[in-house]
Amino acid sequence: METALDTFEKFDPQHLPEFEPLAPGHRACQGCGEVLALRLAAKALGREMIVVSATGCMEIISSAYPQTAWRVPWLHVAFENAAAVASGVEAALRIMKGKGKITRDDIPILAVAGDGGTADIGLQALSGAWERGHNFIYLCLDNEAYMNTGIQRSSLTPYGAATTTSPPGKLSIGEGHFKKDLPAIAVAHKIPYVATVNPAYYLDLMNKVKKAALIQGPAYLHAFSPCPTGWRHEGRYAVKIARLAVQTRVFPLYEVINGKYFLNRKVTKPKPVREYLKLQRRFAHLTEEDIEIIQENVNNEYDRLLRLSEEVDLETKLTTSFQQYLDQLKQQMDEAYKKLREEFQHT
Ligand SMILES: Cc1ncc(C[n+]2csc(CCOP(=O)(O)OP(=O)(O)O)c2C)c(N)n1
Ligand code: SF4
Repeated sequence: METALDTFEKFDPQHLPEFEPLAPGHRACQGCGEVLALRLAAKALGREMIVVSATGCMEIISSAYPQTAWRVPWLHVAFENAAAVASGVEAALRIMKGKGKITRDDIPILAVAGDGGTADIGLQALSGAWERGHNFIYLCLDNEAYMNTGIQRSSLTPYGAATTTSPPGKLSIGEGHFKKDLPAIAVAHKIPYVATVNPAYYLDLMNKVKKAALIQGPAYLHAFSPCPTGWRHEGRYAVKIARLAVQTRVFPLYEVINGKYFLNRKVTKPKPVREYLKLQRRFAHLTEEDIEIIQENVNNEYDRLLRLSEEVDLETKLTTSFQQYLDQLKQQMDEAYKKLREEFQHT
């Protein structure tokens, strides 16, 4: 059966949409990678959409009453319930369509929250929405801490990072846990679309948002979001750091479509993780041994992803070669039949 993804048309980089649902003039810090990811995601969806935004940096910087940077319908919701409210919006649109009050059923709903709002306090609402199968896009803007309330650690803060609640010292390396694997938690809910995105790879990001809008059912996008304020790096390095995260394999770009993993960018010659860490003062206290531990974890996680996506490659290869075999067989049979018919006509 043909799905929306079979006829998917990528954005043409020469003709990107001009409309900016998130207008310039918001109050994000200089060089904020989070607002860049959000702006690109919104641009991919266009004028006709509804945004549901949990408390967090992106709400604070875009909606200081009586002003707003949003040019589309936008709801501010509590820290914990972006997914619950987006579920309600989706159900309301469905019912209005059923009653004939609206005709369209393709209005995208974009729920947005930070890593704190997603991985910690909003996780139950999100899990419920995924279980019920609501048709909306959830975008986690992962700046790896609770930034707008003062850089407290979250369950997505990386191992070794200094935050105000994970300060390094004689007895502490800083954050002592590795990041919770939220895309894997999304995949475990068996939702149709999960992907990682990064504002340094803007076309990949916009195309994944476009795909997420086409797919019926829940879609989860996990956005790498550099934060100069919390990561203690110069604003001008946000995109460089975002790119380094992919080049060092710290943040691989992949999609999981109906449970199948596709590694979008295979990094065959990775740069050492040290290069990514050294531009950020939140990692300045780490020793060579600490960096080695992080490097080892990055290697293991990447190998795991590679294995998962290679299973898909192998399956594709097998089905492709089987298909080729069937095609050849059909061609041989057609030829034999043609020959038989010709011989029969001559007798
Ligand atoms: C139930 C509840 N607890 C705490 C807060 C205070 N609070 C508001 S935003 C926030 C942190 C948001 O962090 P995150 O979701 O990671 O977004 P960021 O600001 O980093 O983009 C906190 C703790 C709140 N609003 N509601
Ligand atoms: S604190 Fe970080 S995420 Fe928040 S607006 Fe500033 S740079 Fe962006």
